[in-house]
Amino acid sequence: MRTLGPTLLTQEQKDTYQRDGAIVIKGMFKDWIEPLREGFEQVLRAPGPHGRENVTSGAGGRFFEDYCNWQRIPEFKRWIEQSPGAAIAGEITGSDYIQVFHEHILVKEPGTSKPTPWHQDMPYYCVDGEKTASYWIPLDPVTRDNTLQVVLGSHKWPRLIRPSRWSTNESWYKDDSQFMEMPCIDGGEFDILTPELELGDALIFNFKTVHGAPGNQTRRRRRAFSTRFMGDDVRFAERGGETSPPFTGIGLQQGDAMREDWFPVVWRKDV
Ligand SMILES: O=C(O)CCC(=O)C(=O)O
Repeated sequence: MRTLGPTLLTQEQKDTYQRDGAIVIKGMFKDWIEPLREGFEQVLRAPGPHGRENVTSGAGGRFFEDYCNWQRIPEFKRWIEQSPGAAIAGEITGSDYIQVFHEHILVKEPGTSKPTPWHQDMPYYCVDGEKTASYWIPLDPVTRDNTLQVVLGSHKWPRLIRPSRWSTNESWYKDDSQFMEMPCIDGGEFDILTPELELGDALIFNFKTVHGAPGNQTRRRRRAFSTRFMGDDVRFAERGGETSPPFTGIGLQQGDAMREDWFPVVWRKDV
């Protein structure tokens, strides 16, 4: 576990994250690209039980994702435990400690028309809280044509957005009454960040920040590695159905702290 040495971020970066629910960090993770690519290919060769294709047959391209493999992929485990990622998550969320929730890989092969629909991650998750940080680290350079986009300030919207299945657009849960519908994001009303990212850059966003991405009509693959970190106010949330990831058998009740044997503390603030 890493503790925080000298601060890694400026006050302005921390304030931006609190205000916008997202921030780009440039060049911090260059040395991690090759190991993460190696880990990524290991998952593609041998996906886990959650591996999922999001392009229906005949639609062209491939949009594959998988998650919760970090315990079996040494490169992912090393990134989570030894990179500055968790410390930065601690700093920008203002948390005393950080637990790892899970990691996630996503690949859009060239010629994939399927966009990633606008969504928040939180309503799919079995947690609630304000101090959250998801990394999106491209393992291929991305342009404005195939990058992840975020709606700035959407982490402060009053209710969570109704989650749905990306392949069919059906509702994720049977009972949707606690959620609100996604407003029309592309109508020009919202402030959208569309970052061009080089290798070593990361987009970090709150679990409640609305985000989405176009397909990948470039000639290059678009691989992205993500890690979801939880701060000290994050608690278990019962959503009334199987969440994503499911974490079957977690054995927690509404409001419980997240168990450290499943979600280890990977960073603590120096006292
Ligand atoms: O890479 C993508 O297209 C989507 C990523 C995403 O939704 C996420 O990391 O939460």
